[in-house]
Amino acid sequence: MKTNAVNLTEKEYLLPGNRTCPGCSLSLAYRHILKALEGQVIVTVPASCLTVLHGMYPVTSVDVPCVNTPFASTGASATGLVAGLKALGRKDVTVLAIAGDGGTYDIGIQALSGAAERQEDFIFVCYDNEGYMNTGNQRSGSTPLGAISGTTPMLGKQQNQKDMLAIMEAHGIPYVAAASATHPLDLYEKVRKAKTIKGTRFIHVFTPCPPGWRFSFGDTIRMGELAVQTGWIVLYEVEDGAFRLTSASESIARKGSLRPVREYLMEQGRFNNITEEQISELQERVNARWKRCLDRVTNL
Ligand SMILES: Cc1ncc(C[n+]2csc(CCOP(=O)(O)OP(=O)(O)O)c2C)c(N)n1
Ligand code: SF4
Repeated sequence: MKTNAVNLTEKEYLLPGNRTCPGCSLSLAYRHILKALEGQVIVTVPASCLTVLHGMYPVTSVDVPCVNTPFASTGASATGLVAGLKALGRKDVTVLAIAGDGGTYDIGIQALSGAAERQEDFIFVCYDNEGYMNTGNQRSGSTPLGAISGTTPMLGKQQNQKDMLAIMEAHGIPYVAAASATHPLDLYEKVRKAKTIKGTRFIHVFTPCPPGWRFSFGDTIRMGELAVQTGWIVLYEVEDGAFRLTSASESIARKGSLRPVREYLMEQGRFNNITEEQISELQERVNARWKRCLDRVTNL
């Protein structure tokens, strides 16, 4: 049965009131991820906006157990939790490792890659706000070409994003998915599916960030929708090698076409200094990825 607002898990595990910025899509994503796991979860999280969301002892905004792990160690920490649960004979609890793009693409990549290569049995979610946002928006391996950040303040970043989804798929893990906080039912379904699969499962969640990307707090959902409509991100899943487009990306492939990526870029102050050449380069990258997706899709 397709998930809709009525058949979502009712119980909330992200409690009202947390310390994220107004309009933060991470809250929205995390709310649906925890609902999908129905509380049967141990979370491990490195320093990030998510630790800010969790709160500082003795208060917290979440109703699930959580380990705060050193920045580089999320994959190793999850490995240890899985081993501990196995020793206790607990098959009912999912280990969820969840880190920002800095904690995944850059500093956390070796522990994650090692765990994936060993086929450790956990879900790793990378929520991607395309920068080290908690410490003031330094550029990461996921910050796009042309984007102004704390460490690329004038010209914007001069390199393209690392393709973390392709890197994780190359590990031969059983489930890789691309989701967006702004498409929560699609995200929810992907986490529900990941929960039923054994081995390392990787879910990338696009999380628009109003202060870091410089758009107004009320435009978060619109920014995620534009990202999908322009092909800046593609919603898909790869299960045992079979590639499926999902949600709005599937609809565009069936009966539509992508909008120009310029429409997405021009909505965000971080791209104020982007050049025409960079816009063309980004458009070409988007076109090439969309073609690769259409070439391998199995559900159209
Ligand atoms: C080893 C180490 N280096 C640096 C820091 C400082 N630090 C804390 S959070 C953070 C940014 C995390 O960025 P990301 O993983 O992208 O998550 P986000 O803040 O964007 O949610 C940094 C650099 C740290 N806690 N530990
Ligand atoms: S900086 Fe961005 S990701 Fe972090 S809490 Fe604020 S809106 Fe959310």
